[in-house]
Amino acid sequence: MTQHGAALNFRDFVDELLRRGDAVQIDRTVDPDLEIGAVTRRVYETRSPAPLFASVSAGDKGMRVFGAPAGLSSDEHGAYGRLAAHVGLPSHSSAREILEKLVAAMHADPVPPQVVPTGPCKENILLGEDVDLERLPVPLLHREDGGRYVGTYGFHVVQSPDGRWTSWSVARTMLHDRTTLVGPAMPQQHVGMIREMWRELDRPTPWAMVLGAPPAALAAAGMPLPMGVDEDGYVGALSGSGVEVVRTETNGLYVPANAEIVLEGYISADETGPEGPMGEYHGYSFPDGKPQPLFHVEAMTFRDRAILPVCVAGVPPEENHTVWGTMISAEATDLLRSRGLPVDLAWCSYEAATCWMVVSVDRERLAARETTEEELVRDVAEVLFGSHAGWLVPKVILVGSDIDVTDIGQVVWALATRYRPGTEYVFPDTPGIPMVPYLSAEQIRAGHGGKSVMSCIRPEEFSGEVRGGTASFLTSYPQDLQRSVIANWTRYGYESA
Ligand SMILES: Cc1cc2nc3c(=O)[nH]c(=O)nc-3n(C[C@H](O)[C@H](O)[C@H](O)COP(=O)(O)O)c2cc1C
Ligand SMILES: [Mn+2]
Repeated sequence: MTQHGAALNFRDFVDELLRRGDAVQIDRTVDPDLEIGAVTRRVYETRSPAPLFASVSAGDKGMRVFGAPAGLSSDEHGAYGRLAAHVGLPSHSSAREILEKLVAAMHADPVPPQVVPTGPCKENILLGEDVDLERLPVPLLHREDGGRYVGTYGFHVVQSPDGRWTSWSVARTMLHDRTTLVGPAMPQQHVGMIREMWRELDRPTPWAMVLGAPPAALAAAGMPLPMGVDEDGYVGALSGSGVEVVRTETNGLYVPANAEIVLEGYISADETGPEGPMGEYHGYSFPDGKPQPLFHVEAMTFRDRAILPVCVAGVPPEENHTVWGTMISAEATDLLRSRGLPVDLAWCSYEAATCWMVVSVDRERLAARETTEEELVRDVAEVLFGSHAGWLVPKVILVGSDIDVTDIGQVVWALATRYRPGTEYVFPDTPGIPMVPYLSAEQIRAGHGGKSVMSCIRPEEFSGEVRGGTASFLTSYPQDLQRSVIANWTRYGYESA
């Protein structure tokens, strides 16, 4: 027996999407050399159903690839349907509903994983000499890429040497050779922090990578929960039951029992190899690769007819926006609210490629606070930029809570009509993720800069006044007229309400 349901079982997730028409099985044999990448890219950009590539001309016969696991969908399927399925919500859930569920789970007691003796991920076990990563259908995703990526939608499992902190985190890994991967483990990210703890003991880091993980686990592994917090307990709180995990074959770590593919081994303390370039989340591919740590694989276990999920990073929307951006938004919303700031919602607009976050400020609570723009900006920057989540966010835009921050049209309107030239507060010394595309070489070396807070809150809003009401369907007509117009919509000759 293994646990079921789309949020806690990747195979069930794929089946559910196929059933509801938001995934399609492609039986025609595809080439992992760019073809899988090209199809998946076009799927994101046209909001088409996710492709399940059932026949791939590399890797073991029968191995499959699943693209765009959290791409946006056409409205018919609910735009956020695939993301909603990750967290156990119905397909027509709104962005706000998904965020509120993620925030609520942060306040629930963690539900630790349940150890089970075995599971589907042990259907095939390759040890030692038999390990061969070429048995997986490893794709070349963009022609600019420096190699083929195994892990674009999987997570690392590592544990602090004292065993008190287990970290699950998403980061990319590229094929180095038959038994080795190479990829970033930035010191500010938890996988890098834990690797440092092992390096201090002069030891390699015991490590596993999980591919085709329970979708709720993948989402949590892409979430900047604070240092020391176990993502596995958060997944349990989010999904209502502890994730079933099994012991690895070789290194004593625990991995989700129904995962499609598990790689086990260690992160080298000192060896590096060339990694990248790769088409990235901000939508660019910069020319140079960089040396990154090596991940040695000593065992691989996988389900029969295993499915390798892939994210083909690039211009939005892909999973760096829909998953990473949403998880950052949930963490930031909770942080800002729980520090007592008058914050309604924080949202990384997918269209902004996780390079900005829009924060709506409750107008009544703002007025009651008797604060100035400078003070509000300083408070938001202090809370956010001082946090693990805020390190990832370069720009913050503040708007009044009449703006639905999850609607990019409203955000653009607010920027155009409320941003007063000059009201951008720049934080040159604040540390931030060095991958932001507009950073100078000097800022990248220094690890700070490029961060700002833009205020689109009009001066009078600080004292509770609103000059100029909004002219729109919702604000310019009596409610009974709005209701009657909607009720009569098809009678006017329109197709559907
Ligand atoms: C599809 C996807 C790909 C990602 N790729 C990377 C990556 O290559 N490197 C990285 O540092 N973070 C990457 N992230 C973001 C991290 O997973 C995220 O910041 C998370 O909070 C890291 O875990 P940690 O907070 O436990 O360190 C990615 C996230 C997603 C959803
Ligand atoms: Mn973490």
